[in-house]
Amino acid sequence: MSDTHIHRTKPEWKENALIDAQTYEAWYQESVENPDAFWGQHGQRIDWFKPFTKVKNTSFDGNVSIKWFEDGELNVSYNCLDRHLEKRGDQVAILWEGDNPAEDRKITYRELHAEVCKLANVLKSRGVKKGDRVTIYMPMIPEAVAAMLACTRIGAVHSVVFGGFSPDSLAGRIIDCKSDFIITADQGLRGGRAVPLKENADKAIAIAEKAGAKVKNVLVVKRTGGEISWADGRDLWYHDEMAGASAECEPERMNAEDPLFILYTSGSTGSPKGVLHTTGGYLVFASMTHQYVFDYHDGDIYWCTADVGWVTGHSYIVYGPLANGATSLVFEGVPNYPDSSRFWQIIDKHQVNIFYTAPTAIRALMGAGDEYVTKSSRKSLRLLGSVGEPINPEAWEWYYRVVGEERCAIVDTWWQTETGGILITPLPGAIDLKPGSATKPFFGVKPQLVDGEGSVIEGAGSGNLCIIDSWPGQMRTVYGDHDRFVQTYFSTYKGKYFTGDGCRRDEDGYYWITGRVDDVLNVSGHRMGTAEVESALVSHPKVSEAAVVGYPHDVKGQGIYCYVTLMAGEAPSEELKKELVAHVRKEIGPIAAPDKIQFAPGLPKTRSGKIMRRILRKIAEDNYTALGDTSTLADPAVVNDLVENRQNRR
Ligand code: 6R9
Repeated sequence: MSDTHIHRTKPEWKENALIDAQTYEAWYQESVENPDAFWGQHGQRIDWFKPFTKVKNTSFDGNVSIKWFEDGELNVSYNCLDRHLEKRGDQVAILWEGDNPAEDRKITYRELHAEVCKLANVLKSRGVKKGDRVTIYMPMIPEAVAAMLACTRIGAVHSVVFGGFSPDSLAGRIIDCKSDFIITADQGLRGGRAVPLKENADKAIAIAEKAGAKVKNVLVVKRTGGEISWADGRDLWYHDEMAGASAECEPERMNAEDPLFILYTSGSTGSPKGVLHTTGGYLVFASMTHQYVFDYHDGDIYWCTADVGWVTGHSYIVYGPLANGATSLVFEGVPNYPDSSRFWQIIDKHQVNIFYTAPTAIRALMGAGDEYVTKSSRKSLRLLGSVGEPINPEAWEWYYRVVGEERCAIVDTWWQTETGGILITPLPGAIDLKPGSATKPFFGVKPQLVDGEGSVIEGAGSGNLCIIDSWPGQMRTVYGDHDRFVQTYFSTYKGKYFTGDGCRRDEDGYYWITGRVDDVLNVSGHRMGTAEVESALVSHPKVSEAAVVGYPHDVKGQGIYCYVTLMAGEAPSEELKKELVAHVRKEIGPIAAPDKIQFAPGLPKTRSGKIMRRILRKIAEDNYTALGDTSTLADPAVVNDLVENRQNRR
């Protein structure tokens, strides 16, 4: 990249910054050369009931074992609440903005502490114990944050399931982690429309119980007052249970390596994996990255637009900010309701200083027109962030110029559900920016690029992105399936964590993430396995076979392109396409709705029967002049048919 693409660190960004360029270099060197000393020191940023004496005990070889601060004891809710009470009990912890612009709430640290203690007592009184799994299926309301923290208070392990997932997806997650307690709401509210959460939960429980699961209780927050059905004895109203609960609850002493939460995420094969994070290392890493990446200063108003159903919501709405005593804005709604100025209106209304969102939202709002932005002030903004997928330079420049008025640095933060926190990112006072690059590794992170054969690429070049040593926020295992953990992440390149992403490193040592190199799609920043969409499609009685690939999409980043072979005797039709789209929405959820469906009498396969996705991707991308070698196909003629009937309008 030439210098013209560099945005040099502005003097204003350096002035008050927590980390300058020299500090970044010095700390980074120490963090990778002497991780025990470095993390031993930074591990002190949180409060320990029993201090750790060991820091790092990790191995990426053989059976893979990752332990940080292993003899320390702590409690996450204590760190996010109790320890702030003396100094900032009356400071707002959760600044809630409703879907309806007329609704908002301010919850102080003292109030949140009381709510969490009461809810923890409710859970205990209903038999939830340390180590039990609690499923949280909630809208973006303060009670969702309270539910997460209440679990951590008593040592229960939460599994938050995004409210946009279908009953089937929810059921799969309840079954996998054997969760018998669910916290939900009657309905959610998004863009003026009700989301039937309780109804979905009822359906999910019926599916799970057919498979042998048993759900003891469903705790229901009344959000809209909409009509719902009720199972006496099983279902409990949140407000009823809370009314009699005590606001005092001793935080459970947890070992640093006790499980904190499970979060399901898509991979290239099989059903979503339960990513397991543990207590001590995760909290150190989430809070430290939150402070330094967002250059967070006491008193800043901080807003991350993610949903708590994703890892970004866990680390950068809840745990990182609250561990740091921040004011964290929680938004119930969507960027374009009531209109496309909503984000900027909220920024002005609450005087937001730090704003963290996703490229898909930036591109959608860019498409809506500058007037929506420029009619707001945004003078409070100091820093902008991006996460979820590669940000194209055009969107980056628009975000920088129009939203931030060239006053705000942009931190393009690369990380994953598995990494627990941000791994590659600029630090705003220390690292010059290049639009489209996540720039440099965070402290303690050792990236490496390797080629298909596993040879290490030195200096400038492209390859598959691995991380060669552990950091405290790393996932510890796949819940209930450690072999799958080792297989998925440490077997492609022995002794290295393989991220699944492709990446380029330029002459300045900057990292440019190019996207997934496996069969994982990234649709509007949501991760989805092509295998999951395929299995949803083939579960339809008229479908015999399906192959799913991604293709470039202006707003979503990637769209979902499905090749579908019908059962003998079934006729292709526009009606059937609609039926299949509806079927996938029902099976997985609206985020997985196919963008394009092409009926294919045959799929390109090797003689051994393997579907050649490379060819399907090229056709979906409209790039059929570059199909490459098709001579190894069992039946090369199917390719001609696919090209002729390419589905390009819907
Ligand atoms: C935090 C989160 C992880 C995948 C990851 C990569 C993509 C995330 C990115 C990015 C380029 C960034 N990704 N941030 N790609 N630049 N700044 O999104 O977690 O849902 O697990 O997705 O998202 O492909 O592998 P998750």
